[in-house]
Amino acid sequence: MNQISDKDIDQFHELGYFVTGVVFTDDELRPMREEFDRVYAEHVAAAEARGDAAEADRLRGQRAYGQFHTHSDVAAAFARKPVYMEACRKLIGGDADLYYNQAAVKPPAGHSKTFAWHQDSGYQRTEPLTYITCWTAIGDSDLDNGCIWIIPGSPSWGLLEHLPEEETAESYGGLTAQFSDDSGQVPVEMKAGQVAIFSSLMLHKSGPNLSRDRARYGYVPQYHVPNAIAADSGKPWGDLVPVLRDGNRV
Ligand SMILES: O=C(O)CCC(=O)C(=O)O
Repeated sequence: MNQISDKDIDQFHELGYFVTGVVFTDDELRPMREEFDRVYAEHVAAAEARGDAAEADRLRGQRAYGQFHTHSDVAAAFARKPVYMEACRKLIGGDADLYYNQAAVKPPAGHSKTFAWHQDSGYQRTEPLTYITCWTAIGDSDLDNGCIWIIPGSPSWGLLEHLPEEETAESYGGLTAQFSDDSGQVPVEMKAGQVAIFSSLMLHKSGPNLSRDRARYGYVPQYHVPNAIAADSGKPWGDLVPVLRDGNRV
């Protein structure tokens, strides 16, 4: 059953993104939330067991766990869900690899920060350049708990310069895209089970989690052509996990 329409694909080519309807049931989402909680709790507990209270506190507000398929078999299976495979077939082709995947949680209660404007391609230039990001709301994601924001159409601006910024009390450190006009920005509020699918050239950021007790759970798998390489080193780059060959899930 198709979960992505021709209209969605047209919008992707015009504006660089589309948002699906609710494509996951709560029975599919709950095990992912439990995995997020487990991985976060295990890392915090390990730091506490080492007597490192400062690190335990930092880990409570950890922005993300990357290569999440290596932390969780549930996530490894989730990254092959039909909506992602359909997106790969329609936007990449019959052969695709999982390029990177993260559990991106914004914990509530004082641990949350903003994440600055960037393009995913700004973190590592690859060849070929563009790939797709599937930002998935594992729970409701809204203005109150730190949803992502995008600038529709910004992929047509090409790859922008990115400069490093230090982490502060309000903002996670990282690479920040250098541009001046963010007047076209829109929040992407999603119900649990929706997916925002966008180009790796899409300018996006996320706000702070202002809620008292609602963690923001995002699962962010990205897909690329097989054997993508880092443009600077020429070496294979990313998770390099085959998920689709000849149009079939592997
Ligand atoms: O989930 C977020 O808050 C932003 C994550 C993001 O944009 C990224 O990791 O590229």
